[in-house]
Amino acid sequence: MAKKPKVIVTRKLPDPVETRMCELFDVELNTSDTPMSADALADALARADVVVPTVTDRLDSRLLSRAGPNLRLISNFGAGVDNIDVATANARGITVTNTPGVLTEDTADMTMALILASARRIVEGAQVVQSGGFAGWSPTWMLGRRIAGKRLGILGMGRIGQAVARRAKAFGLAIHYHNRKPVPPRVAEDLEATYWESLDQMLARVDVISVNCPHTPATFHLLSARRLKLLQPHAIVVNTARGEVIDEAALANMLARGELAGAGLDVYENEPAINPKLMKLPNVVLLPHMGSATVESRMEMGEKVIINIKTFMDGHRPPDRVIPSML
Ligand code: 8YV
Repeated sequence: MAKKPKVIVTRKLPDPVETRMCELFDVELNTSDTPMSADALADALARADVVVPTVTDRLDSRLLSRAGPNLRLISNFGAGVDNIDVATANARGITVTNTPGVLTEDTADMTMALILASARRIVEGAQVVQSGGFAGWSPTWMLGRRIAGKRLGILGMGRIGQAVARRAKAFGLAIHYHNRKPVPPRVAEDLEATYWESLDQMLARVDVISVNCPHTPATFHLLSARRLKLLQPHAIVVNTARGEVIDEAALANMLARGELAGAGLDVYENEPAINPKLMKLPNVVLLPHMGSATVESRMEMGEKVIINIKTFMDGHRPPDRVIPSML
């Protein structure tokens, strides 16, 4: 029997995923789930045939320069690959794969949850009740804003953006989107979606903006201080993609000054750090990067990681190879 490939997994994965990996590969697990230091990561890159990182591991060009001769595959547990310098990896002959598709619906659900939570003050209301402050109903208390009939702007109309659009349409929101290119006519028709080539023009017209694009050099601070100012003061900003797409400090300042109505954020520019200004505001809902945090998503992400490793090691093209030109 051929020697099993050495696979180093950087974080604790669901038990069935780890068990199957142990059956197939020569695996080093991280049972304590402590995030690896840069040195520990470099050591993993130096010793492994395959490394399985997550969003919390930064594999930049400096770290990749310490990769050993055996490292041939980085099989990311996650769809976003902004934690990995894919071009440098490829230049060193290392293939990179990710786990797209299996977390689409759960992330879209979380986006809708944040839209509703922000517009309808759900977290604020729950906190009042849980702190014993509910003194009875009042006609003018805890008023939020209706979402039906409003305009939703989706920034990034890939799998997740379209899944958000399907949900939002059912809630009565009109779908507007900005993307590098328009979606196919059939998709646009089904969603009754309006394409804006100009992000600036779209921002000025929407009531809710949802970030659903990946973080790449081209999308870093796409919602810059200048662009955030184009939003109407009653607008809500929702982000379940990557914090780096929004200038977080500018967003926090505008929310604090009442220049925007609210925000629902699942991701942050310098995770796990969060701009302290944001944490003090009543008009924001802050979640700890849990868009894909369902048992089902995490199991299917693990299954994809295994299939990518197995296919690659069997000499075939892995199904989820990341090509830098796709980013
Ligand atoms: C994952 C995510 O939990 O897949 C992604 O891109 O942002 C998250 O849903 C995380 O990346 C796991 O590495």
